[in-house]
Amino acid sequence: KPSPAAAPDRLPFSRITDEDLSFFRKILPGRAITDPDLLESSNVDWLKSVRGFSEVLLRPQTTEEVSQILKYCNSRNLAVNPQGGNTGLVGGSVPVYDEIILSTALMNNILSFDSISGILTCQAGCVLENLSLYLEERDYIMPLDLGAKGSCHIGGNVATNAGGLRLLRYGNLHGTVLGLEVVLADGRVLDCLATLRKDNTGYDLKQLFIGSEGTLGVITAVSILCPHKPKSVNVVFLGCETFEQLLKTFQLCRGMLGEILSAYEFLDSECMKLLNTHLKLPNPISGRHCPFYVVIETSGSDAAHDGEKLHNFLEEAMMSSLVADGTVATEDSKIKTLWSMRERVTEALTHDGFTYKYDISLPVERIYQLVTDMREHLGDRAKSVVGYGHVGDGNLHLNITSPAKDPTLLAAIEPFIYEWTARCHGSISAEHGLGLKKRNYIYYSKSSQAVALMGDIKAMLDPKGILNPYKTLPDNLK
Ligand code: FAD
Ligand code: S2G
Ligand code: ZN
Repeated sequence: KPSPAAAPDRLPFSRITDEDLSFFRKILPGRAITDPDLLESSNVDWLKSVRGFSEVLLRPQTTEEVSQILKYCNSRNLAVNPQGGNTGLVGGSVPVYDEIILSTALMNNILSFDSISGILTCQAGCVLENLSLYLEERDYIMPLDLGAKGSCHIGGNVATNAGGLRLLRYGNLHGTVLGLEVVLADGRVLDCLATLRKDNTGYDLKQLFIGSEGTLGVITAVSILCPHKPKSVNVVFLGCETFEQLLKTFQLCRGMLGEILSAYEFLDSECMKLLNTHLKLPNPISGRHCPFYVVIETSGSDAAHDGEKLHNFLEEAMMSSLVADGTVATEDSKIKTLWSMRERVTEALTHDGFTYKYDISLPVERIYQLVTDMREHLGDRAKSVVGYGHVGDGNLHLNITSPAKDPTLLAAIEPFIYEWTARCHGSISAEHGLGLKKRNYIYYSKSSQAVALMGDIKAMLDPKGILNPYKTLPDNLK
């Protein structure tokens, strides 16, 4: 099995020269940043767990500028780290050494929106929350939503094939993204920016770039199919005594709420403790301590119809004692409060110490077994072991905290967690990607034949390997 994700040796890329800097300053006047203070935040990831040493941050505004940058870097054998909102969690968004950071922050224009089809076309640097606000004014919503919406870019979402809180209802980006414009390593612009729902003319090339984490090309524009804004939204926060009851409640949900079910998320009591302690967020089910909590959202077009279905579901769930207690929200501010109990677990974890993060796909009935096995396996070596995530997607977020970075704890966690996942034929990275941290564990979820073919595709599209080196693919491929 592969070696741990240690920092690999620097590959023989060129180093930046003054000549390079004057080229960048010529094509990007005032937008080729070399001030170390300004570079700092772009060199460190959101978790403050990995740090690069880039000496230049480039902020193009157009596809043409991105093309000129890559053409030049490819000819000079200069490595490039594409960066969106820098909210990635696997060390993919910041350099390992002195790679040039190519930021999409200034590529934030909406190019078109068709209010009949709901198809939005925009530049890659649009912040997800800004797109949501733009669409909601026009009676539409984005098909994805995640806790990082205030900072992440749609280009980064596509590059990581981000899942999030709405995947259960609207599917993933491989289905909702209709077209991409991508600049390849040699500066060629691949225009696959279609706005058709159906187009079966040859290979669907855009799919290659969805989830490619900046290693195959720089996404410069996205066209995406957006759903109508639901007229009626309800959020329910329920407490369950056992995970079996939580799963049975999920089944009951699917049966009784059917097409209006838009999210089914969970967090365990350990998460609730972190929210109470670190963020002072009270348990919405006042005075009720439960081993598990569930956030259920319905999104429909008729409040009376939805309210009746929800009432019948809740009655059945309580009657069959699947659910210990709960609370319902129909108006915006309370809906936001209930959602923040799920969305802010990540933030609460950052206050609990050093966090080892695992984002695992498993058969849905197994997802909490991994948490209880891990707790037993670690004993008192860890400070907290928490489980939360997207039940409907079979996606567990298992996070382990300790007062400080602890190599013996890490050695107890890995490869235990990866072997456990592989035995269930799960994925060692459900939605966050592999980046730097997880790339050497790819073989726990992909055959060596598949990984070899990924290497061939990478070699074809980026022969010099300048795009996000040290990321996604394992180092023994190099
Ligand atoms: P960055 O972090 O800047 O980059 C991520 C990767 O994409 C890097 O490899 C980078 O090189 C590449 N990249 C960025 N932009 C481009 C581009 N234009 N072209 C090519 N490559 C590019 N993720 C989920 O899937 N689901 C969640 O529910 C979720 N919740 C989160 C909650 C919080 C609080 C935080 C901090 C993160 C969460 N994430 C989640 C992880 C992260 O937000 C996503 O991976 C997000 O899609 C990253 O977008 P970004 O713009 O920040 O990309
Ligand atoms: C979520 C966020 C990142 C993490 O909250 O759904 O994807 O693992 C996660 O805390
Ligand atoms: Zn998630």
